[in-house]
Amino acid sequence: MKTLLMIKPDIVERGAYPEIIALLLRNRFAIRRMAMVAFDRATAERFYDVHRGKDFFPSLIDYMTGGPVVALELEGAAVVEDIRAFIGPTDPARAKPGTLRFMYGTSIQCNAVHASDSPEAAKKEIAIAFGDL
Ligand code: 3AN
Repeated sequence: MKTLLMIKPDIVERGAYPEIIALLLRNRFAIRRMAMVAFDRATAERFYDVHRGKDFFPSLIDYMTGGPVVALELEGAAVVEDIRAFIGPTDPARAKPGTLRFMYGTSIQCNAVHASDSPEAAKKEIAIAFGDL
């Protein structure tokens, strides 16, 4: 099973992404591919298609195109669930110590990382992030 973890632009901008990569490795997540990618608006909108029309959508797209992200393809038996547990809930204020969003998130929008919420979403998101045909 594969999934996509994405480190968001503000974390990349402030140079904290190597720490997150180190934490992933220390927690034995297997990284198969990794790339720094600058999303254009059309690509970001396709990535967040399920949120199109929501009030936070324009601001989400501004944020996600504000600088490059680091995309990581992870592989493991239950990696979709395991990485979701490791990042914590969408709102960092509700995240538990030890989770990436607790450590690095600053708001519900700037919540440090994204991880696919299902194997189907992972397939789509990996293809978009790595520009697979
Ligand atoms: P998750 O990333 O935990 O799966 P989603 O898919 O519901 O959460 O949300 C995708 C992204 O949209 C979040 N990571 C966050 O940046 C933004 N977002 C979600 N809900 C809100 C909200 N209520 N206000 C502002 N931004 C939001």
